[in-house]
Amino acid sequence: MKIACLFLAGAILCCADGPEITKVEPPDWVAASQPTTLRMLLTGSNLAGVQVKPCGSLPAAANLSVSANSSYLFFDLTIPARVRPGKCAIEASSPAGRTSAPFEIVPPLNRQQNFNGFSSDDVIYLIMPDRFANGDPSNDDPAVSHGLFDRAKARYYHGGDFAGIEQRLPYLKDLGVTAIWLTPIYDNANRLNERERYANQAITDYHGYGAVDYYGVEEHFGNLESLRHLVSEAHRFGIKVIQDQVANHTGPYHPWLRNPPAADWFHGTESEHPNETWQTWTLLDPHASKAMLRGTLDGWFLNILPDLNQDNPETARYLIQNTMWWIARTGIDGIRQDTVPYVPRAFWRKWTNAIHAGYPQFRVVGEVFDQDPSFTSFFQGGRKGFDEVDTGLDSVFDFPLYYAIRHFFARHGSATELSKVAAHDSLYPDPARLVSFLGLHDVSRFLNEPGATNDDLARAFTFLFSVRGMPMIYYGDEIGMHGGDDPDNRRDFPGGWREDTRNAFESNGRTAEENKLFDHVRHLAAIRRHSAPLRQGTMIQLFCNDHTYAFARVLGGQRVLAVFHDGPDQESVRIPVHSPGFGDGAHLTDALSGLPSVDVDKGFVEIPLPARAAAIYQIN
Ligand SMILES: [Ca+2]
Ligand SMILES: [Ca+2]
Ligand SMILES: [Ca+2]
Repeated sequence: MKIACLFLAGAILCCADGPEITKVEPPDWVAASQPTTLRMLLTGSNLAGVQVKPCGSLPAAANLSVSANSSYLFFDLTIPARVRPGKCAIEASSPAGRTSAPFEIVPPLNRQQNFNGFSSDDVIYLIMPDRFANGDPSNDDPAVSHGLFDRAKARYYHGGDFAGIEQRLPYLKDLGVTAIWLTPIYDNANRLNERERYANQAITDYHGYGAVDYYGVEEHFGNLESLRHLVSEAHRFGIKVIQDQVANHTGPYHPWLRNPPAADWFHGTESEHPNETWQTWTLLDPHASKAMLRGTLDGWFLNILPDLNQDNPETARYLIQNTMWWIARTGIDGIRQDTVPYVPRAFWRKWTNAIHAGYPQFRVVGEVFDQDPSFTSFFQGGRKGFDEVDTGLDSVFDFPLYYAIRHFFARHGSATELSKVAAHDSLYPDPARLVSFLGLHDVSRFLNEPGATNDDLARAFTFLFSVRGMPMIYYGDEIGMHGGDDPDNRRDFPGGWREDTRNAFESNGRTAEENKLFDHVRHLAAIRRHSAPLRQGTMIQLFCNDHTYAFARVLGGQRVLAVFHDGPDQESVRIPVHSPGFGDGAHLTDALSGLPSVDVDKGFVEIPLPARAAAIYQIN
């Protein structure tokens, strides 16, 4: 409008003071059967004193609130029930001028095909979009963010994208995957990140955890339309989609850092803020003072990631509305929420209440990166904590079990660690909803544990697919990819790029060792798919010593026996199987065909376990 104003009036007075709008958040909203009141945020300049006229027939704007420097304007916009989809404009006017910005009411997505959550019936697969498959070389080095692409550099963009994931849906389906978790796809900085360094070099935000626009899609991966297309294609393959969201902090280059929508939008400013203290135990300490908690709740990660203030109602509302927008606009089925402990629990309650009210089947898993189940369990919803807050989080990742899996299967430590973790399930409102895993993008790969072999990894997978919870595979672990600490654990999947010398997405591009592991994981997924007890059954611990561990999964009249042995020698083990209901004379066969069949005799099975063995016994 500034330019038009210039032509019409030619007066500096007019143009310097007229309102400008550079951003509308949310940029659109879905039509719904219920009226919805949005809290709109306009970004621009000279917004003080403006009148806002929403689109066409929409009701008048209410509760206007402008930031001290006139560059942000909040207002309520009510979308009536069953409003007709279409484009329109939001007009802002003041005596100094007027301007407008586009807004749109869009049609809703189909409820049956979308928003379906995830459960222990699913097999989750974690993908870093930049590192999985490059389906569209035209977005490898976009003009807007030129120079961040270099496959030779571990912390630069490598070219993976939504189109690549979409092309590999048949591979995932064949493996037995039913849900994919994508690391964040928010728009990240279009420039080198000079505030973090690796090997003394500036790096990029290829990982997605540095949002600069909560309503934007990273251009290296695609755009909103290609994301929507990926979700819809995944659903066609019977694969759900879990989005990674980050409500604790923005990236170091978010424009809010230098110009926040409110003075207390963040906990402090770029030059004056608390550094993260990592004293997470204080969060479940009834004796901790508020001042002591603040270092953990308000601190800036790495001293550079701007920590959002969810106690500001405008900030909280912005974040919740943003989550609802992503769900409604893309059709995703679940959310993985980053760094859950570092945000006030009362915010999670509001956030999960909004999600579950709008989408009852939708599921959320929170990252609570801690070895102690008394800490991780504190954040799963379903009951109030000592602070009277029920977070409402459906699930948390089972980091305690991850550590025990590595301890036993990779480092050949004691099996009692596995049994102890399962024993602490009494702390969780619902242990069946834990997401279990043996690796992910923040820890070194299983095979990088000293001495760990492909056979060790195979046994760990057998455990993962038979234990309670929701199994998750980190991309590439199914073919035994190697990689040390971040970023080495995020290598490109071989064959995801046209120029790759081999294609491990196809069996003839995999080595014999890789095929053996891949076939094993695919077999496990099939066994689990056809076994209700493995997916949903009660877990009954039966036997444990340093070398050997056995448990049953029981559902209705069906039962399965899982046995793990890590001794270097053959050992015959007598396992009591009466309590899970294996009757005398029952003939048990290993679904993996590795161990001999056994019969139940006087309430026991005696299994001659070879060195380093795993079995899933079913009644035959
Ligand atoms: Ca690409
Ligand atoms: Ca970007
Ligand atoms: Ca925080």
